[in-house]
This record gives sequence, structure tokens and C-alpha cells, in this order.
Amino acid sequence: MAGEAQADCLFCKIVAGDVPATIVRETETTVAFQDINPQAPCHVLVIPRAHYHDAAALATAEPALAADVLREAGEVAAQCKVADTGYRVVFNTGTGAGQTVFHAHAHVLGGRGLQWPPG
Ligand code: DGP
Repeated sequence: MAGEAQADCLFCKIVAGDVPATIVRETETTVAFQDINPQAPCHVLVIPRAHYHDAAALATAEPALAADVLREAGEVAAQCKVADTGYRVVFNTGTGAGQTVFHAHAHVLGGRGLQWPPG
């Protein structure tokens, strides 16, 4: 059922505490943790606790929860002290765009110059 934890999902395991992660923020509905392979001085993933395959599925099923994730991305940027200099929020969606973990997540990237267009 939509939103239910999946036994084979890495990020569901992080939410459950079964896989360790460096958690930087938590709310009732979201968890934010350091990316294991950081691409910038600030590289944090914000995920809903509930399982959705990708950002579009999340926003369609639970728009308020998608808003929680976006709000938390801003809070993470402030906590990382990159809110004033600028930061990027990325939802890779689909394998062709680089999505490798199929539990919706926002990458929050900042602390260095970010090129446009992205690679
Ligand atoms: P994406 O490629 O957009 O699906 O992003 C998945 C991110 O998840 C990628 O940047 C690396 C990160 N990641 C993968 N495995 C782990 C893990 O076990 N722990 C943490 N903290 N991050 C992980």
C-alpha cells in the first residue's frame, strides 16, 4: 500500500534505525541525513518517513508531505549555513536522471559554486 515501509528499501531501513546514518534533523514526518558520498560541503538527503518511489509519486499521493520535505530542505540549508549564499534542491527521478534509491528524497547541496546546467 502507498506509503508503507518496504522491507527491501535502504531508506526505509534508515528511517527504522536498522541502517546507521548521520542524522542532522528529524520531524514527525521527515528525516534528514548526510549523504554517504557527498558532492558538496553540504550534501544532505531529506526523505519522508513514509515510502514513496519518487518525488512525483509522493507529491501526487501526499502533497502536504511533499511540502514537509521541501520545508525541511530549507531548514537543512539554514543549518548548513548555505541559505544566504545559495543552494540547490534536487530530486533525481528515474534511472536516466541518476535515481539509484527508489524512496523519494531531496538532495540539498551547497557550500561550493554550483554549475548550470547540471551534468
Ligand atoms: P539518488 O542517486 O538521487 O537516488 O541518490 C541516492 C543517494 O543516496 C546517493 O547520493 C548516495 C546516497 N546513499 C546511498 N546509500 C546510502 C547509505 O547507505 N547511507 C547514506 N547516508 N546515503 C546513501
